[in-house]
Amino acid sequence: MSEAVTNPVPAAPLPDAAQVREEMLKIYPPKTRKKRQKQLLLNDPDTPPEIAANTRTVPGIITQRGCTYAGCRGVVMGPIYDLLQITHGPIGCGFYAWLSRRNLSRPTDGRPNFMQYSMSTDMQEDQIIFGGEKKLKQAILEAYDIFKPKAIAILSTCPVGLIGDDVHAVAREMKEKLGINVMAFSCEGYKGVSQSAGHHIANNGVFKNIIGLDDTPDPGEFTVNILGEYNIGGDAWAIDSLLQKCGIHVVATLSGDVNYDQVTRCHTAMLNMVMCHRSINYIAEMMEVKYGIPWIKANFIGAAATTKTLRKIAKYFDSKKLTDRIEEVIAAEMAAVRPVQEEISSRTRGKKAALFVGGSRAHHYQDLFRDIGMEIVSAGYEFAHRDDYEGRRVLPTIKVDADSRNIEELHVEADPARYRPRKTPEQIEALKAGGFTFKDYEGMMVEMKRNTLVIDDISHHEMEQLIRIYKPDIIGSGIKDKFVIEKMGVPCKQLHSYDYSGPYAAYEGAINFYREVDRMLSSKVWSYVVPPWEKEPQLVATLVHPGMTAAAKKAENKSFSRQRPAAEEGM
Ligand code: CFM
Repeated sequence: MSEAVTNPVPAAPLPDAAQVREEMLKIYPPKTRKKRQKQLLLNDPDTPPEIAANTRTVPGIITQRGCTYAGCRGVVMGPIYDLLQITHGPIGCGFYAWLSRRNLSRPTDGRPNFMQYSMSTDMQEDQIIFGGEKKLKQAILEAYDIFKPKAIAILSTCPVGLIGDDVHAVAREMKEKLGINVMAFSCEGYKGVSQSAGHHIANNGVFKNIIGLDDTPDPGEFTVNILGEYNIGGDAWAIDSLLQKCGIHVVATLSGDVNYDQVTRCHTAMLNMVMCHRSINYIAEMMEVKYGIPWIKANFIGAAATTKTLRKIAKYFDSKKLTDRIEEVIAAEMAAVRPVQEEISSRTRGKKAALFVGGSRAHHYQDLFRDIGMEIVSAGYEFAHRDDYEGRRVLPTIKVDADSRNIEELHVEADPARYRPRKTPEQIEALKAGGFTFKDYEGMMVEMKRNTLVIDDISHHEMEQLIRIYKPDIIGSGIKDKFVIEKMGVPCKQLHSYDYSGPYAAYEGAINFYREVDRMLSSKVWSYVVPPWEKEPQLVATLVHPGMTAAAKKAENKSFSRQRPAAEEGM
């Protein structure tokens, strides 16, 4: 760790964001430019400009996005650890669902942990040509014989939809035959423009097939579900233990270290708290309509954000006992957090961060950087929708395009027997009159500075320009660009798996994060990095057609030269 710098040199003014934007866009051919310029905006926190989000990535652009199957199988379904999940498709997709992330689980009461397995039907040419339903049934029977699970989920990959296997019919047949819950998800990778479509498909499936199967009430006095929390690096555990200290009981965390039974009875909770709005707002909405559980936006990433969220819970339950307890917990936790913040801010204040992550973290992690005085020079999501940028107020104005129409919208009604409003209309009015807001996600842009560059689905080219011009001190991003960023001499904090660190949620996690950022910013190693392209010869491709004239060859070779700087050549 470096020596403390008590008076850091005042930061130089940031380059003009409009020029940076132009620099990023100028390389693109007109059609691509026209599309990308709607996804690269200068922020206005008062009236966030309309961003073109949740649209197809231009082919050829190197995106950080994943596929629909990844969003369904890997993100939302994967962490339900004792739900046996079979990937129906070629083995590659199944392999990537095998413990490839850090959402941790600690099974209780002797339950099995299927997250340590990768189950797949391993489709071969035969099944692609003659159909894969038979092999899928065999796989389900085999898995049942070995593991005797409570429930089985079938997750479809691209070829399944292309050849037309009816996975839902197979699920119905197997459900009847085995007498357990068997459900299927048509989450083929191509179903949407990103993993976001997979979240929606998973939400629909969990809502239709699991939530509400067991009405046993939870014994807790103040009960909540945490929705959109995936226990990466133990975040859900940090949140759970904080809430326990306050006397709040989590019925289920969807989906982080959660078992099937917890999901079956999560409709008994008093409140739904939404962490990642992008991936799970559908379930929150549907549970409100069907069971009468209100939802609020929560954020346990960052100490200030955690305090705000805890106070919001206190307001909701409106119990003196709970409020006093929450205030005691906040005071005790902040007594540990403050000295670390102060010590670390002396080195990090004014340093610059940029964040390009998923559909919620690029927003939430801004709070953690701000806690230690850092500035966000640019941020964007990979696959979020307009409401995650501009706030839910724009929902009625979002155009539903053909890609979104692909995903089923469930028609939900109040359950005649189990709809139970958690608050009376008078209580709701009183809360609202006191400034309390339900379903209140305001999005990322209102919290970012004016004229900060907001970039949706950032490309590698734009990332390179961003680093070259802004010279951020750290970038929070993902594995697809991590090593490019580091080769350019900038530390990159991987915010999908945390690079096997964490937890970063709640107060305990905030301290971990401050220390990690401090360590990364203080390390000298980045200044020693010489990227390979600066010391090794460049690859030069030569394209030759038979019968080409010498002049044509020369012209062709020139246009295919990979010599840098390509951008300046107007490629
Ligand atoms: Fe929600 Fe996520 Fe995220 Fe996400 Fe993801 Fe993830 Fe993410 Mo990686 S559900 S949107 S699809 S918080 S896997 S646990 S880290 S991109 S910001």
